[in-house]
Amino acid sequence: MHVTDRPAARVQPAKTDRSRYMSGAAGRERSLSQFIQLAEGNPAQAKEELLAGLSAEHAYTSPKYLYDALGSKLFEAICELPEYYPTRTEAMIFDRHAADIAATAGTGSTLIDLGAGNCAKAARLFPFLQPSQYVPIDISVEFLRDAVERLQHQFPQIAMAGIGMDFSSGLALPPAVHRRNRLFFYPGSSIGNFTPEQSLAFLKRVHAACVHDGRADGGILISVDLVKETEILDAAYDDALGVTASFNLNLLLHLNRLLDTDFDLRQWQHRGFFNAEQSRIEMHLEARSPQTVRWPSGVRRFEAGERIHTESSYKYTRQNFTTLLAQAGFEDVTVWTDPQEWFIVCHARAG
Ligand code: AVJ
Repeated sequence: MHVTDRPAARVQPAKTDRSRYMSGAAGRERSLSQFIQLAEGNPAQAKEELLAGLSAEHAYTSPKYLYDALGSKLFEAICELPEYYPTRTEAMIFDRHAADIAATAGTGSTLIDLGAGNCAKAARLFPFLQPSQYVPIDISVEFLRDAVERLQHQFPQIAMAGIGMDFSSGLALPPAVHRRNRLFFYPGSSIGNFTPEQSLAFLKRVHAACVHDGRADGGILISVDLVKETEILDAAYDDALGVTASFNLNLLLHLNRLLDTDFDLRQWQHRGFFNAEQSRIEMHLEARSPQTVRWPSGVRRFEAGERIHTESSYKYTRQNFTTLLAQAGFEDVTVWTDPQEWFIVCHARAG
């Protein structure tokens, strides 16, 4: 890649917290964390892409639009639901096997947290993984700031660099990220939002980002949700309380704000189900009645029962996911799972 292709980086010093200066330990406790925001995408272009998806014969939107401020809170609520097993199953695997995971992945790595958010999952592993540098990445550096500053004070021995970037399109990391012994952390079965083809391409980019001075070191620590009985999968994405339905419908509130569309939420209903042929959960919004949706530059007619595809969440078998890691160039795959084998956490070496 040409250096000039890289988005411009803006390096900012950590925000200072006045309360720390009043604690009597001024200076000594100054945060060492760095924050870097890489160029954000072009909002006009993003709107055009969204409108093109809404206007397509089979209307669709990217799942990233589910996560406005309210959507992010609704997702947190989903994680508390009895039907939504992935979050608590993964937490149980990390809890039970943290020492073994660290023995396999090694300590002292450059821990790169993809989609870090509140950094909580990685932070629970710090005492085991003991990274030399922690690099949380999220779409906006503002999502990271508070969590990173808190963590920096709890773990002053770990260098921290929060990065705002959209890593789904590329992994050109700024020079502040150490090259040695990178451990990419991609929990939550977030990779499920990519198609298997996109996942392979993404994992290849992660592998390439582990190469320096002509050789690969480090690896990846990644979780993925497994194929299981359809009833369990269906319930996890169409819960009795209707939180997932609200999460999905909230997309229309977000679109109304973003695009100035006039979606009437009462005319739409949530659909969430497992598509076994494609091995994926599909979420759709389905029109309850024939209707026209308008925005400043266009309209879209929806017949009753017509759908907008809002998310796919691919489910793997243990075998086909470890094969995918191998196809991407990773070696020595180690797998940890729960007693029911509903979910796996994998470590694989880059070289
Ligand atoms: C954040 C993509 C892992 O697919 O399980 C949860 C999102 N959507 N319920 C998932 C989600 C509906 C979640 N991921």
